[in-house]
Amino acid sequence: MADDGDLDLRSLDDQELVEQMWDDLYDGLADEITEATNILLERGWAPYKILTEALVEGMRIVGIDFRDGILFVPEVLMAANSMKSGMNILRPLLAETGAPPQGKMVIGTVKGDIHDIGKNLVSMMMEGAGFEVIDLGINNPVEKYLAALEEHKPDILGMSALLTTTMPYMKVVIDTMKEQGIRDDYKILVGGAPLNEEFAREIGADSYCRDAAVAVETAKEVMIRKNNQ
Ligand code: B1M
Repeated sequence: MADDGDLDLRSLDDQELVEQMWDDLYDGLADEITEATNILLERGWAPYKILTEALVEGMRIVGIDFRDGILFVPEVLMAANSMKSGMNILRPLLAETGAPPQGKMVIGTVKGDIHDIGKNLVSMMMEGAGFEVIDLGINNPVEKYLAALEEHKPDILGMSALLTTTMPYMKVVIDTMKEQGIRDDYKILVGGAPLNEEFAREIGADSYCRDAAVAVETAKEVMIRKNNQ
C-alpha cells in the first residue's frame, strides 16, 4: 500500500483522495481517515456518499485480504478503528436530516460475535431516517434482547451477525420470543454479510436486510403498515 508519510491530502483530487482513503483504511491510519473525511465534506460530498464510496468500499478491500490470509486480526482491527473515526464524523450529520419521527428499534449483534461496524452503520442510517435506535452493542445473549424489548417496547428488533457460526443464534432469540408468546409483538429484521433471504425465512425473521439502506426502507415499510392497521 502507498507510503503516505508526508502526503498532503488536500493536494489530491476527489478520486485520488478516495483511493488514498482505501489505502489509509487498509493501513489503519485513523488520523488520515479523519482528515480525508473532513476534506470530502468541505468539498460538498454528501455524508452517505463518503460512507459508501470511501469507507465501506475501503473495508470491502480489507475483507478480501483478510479472507486470503494477507491481513490478520490486529491489522483488521486497526482498519476497523480507522473506519470508525470516519463514521464518528458522519454520524451526527446523518442523524441531522430533519426526517420526521418514525418508530423505535432495538438492535444488537448476537452472542459470540463482536463485529459491529455494519450494525453501527444501520443504526446511523436509521437515526438519520427518524428512528429512535437503542443499540445493545455486541455479543448479546437472548436475555439481553428480551430485557431491552421489555424495557423499550420498540416496533422493530434488529439483529446482526457476521459469522456463519453465530448467525444461528438469531433463531435462538426468535424461538425464545415464540416460547414467551411475544414474537408477533415485534417485526424482526436481520442482517449481516453471511445471511440471505432464505436464512431469514428459515429462522422465522420478518425480513433480511442486505445493507443499511435496505434496512431503512424495510423499517419504513413496517411503520407504514403498522400505522395503517
Ligand atoms: Co471478522 N470476519 N473475524 N473481524 N471480519 C469476517 C466477517 C470474515 C467474512 C472475514 C473473511 O474471512 N473474509 C470472516 C467470517 C467467515 C465466516 O464466518 N464464514 C471473519 C472472521 C473469520 C473473524 C474471526 C473469527 C477471525 C479470527 O479471530 N481468526 C474473528 C471473530 C471475532 C468474533 O466476532 N467472535 C473476527 C474478528 C474481526 C475483527 C475484530 C478484527 C474486525 C471487527 C471489528 C469491528 O467490527 N469492530 C473484523 C472485520 C472488520 C471483518 C471484515 C473484514 C469486515 C466486516 C465489516 O465491518 N464490514 C469481514 C469481512 C467481510 O465482511 N467481507 C470479516 C463492513 C460493514 C459495513 O459491512 O458488516 O456486512 P457488514 O454490514 C452491512 C450489511 O451486512 C448489513 O448492513 C451493513 C451496512 O450496509 N447489516 C445489517 C449488517 N448487520 C445488519 C443488521 C441489520 C440490517 C442490516 O439489522 C436490521
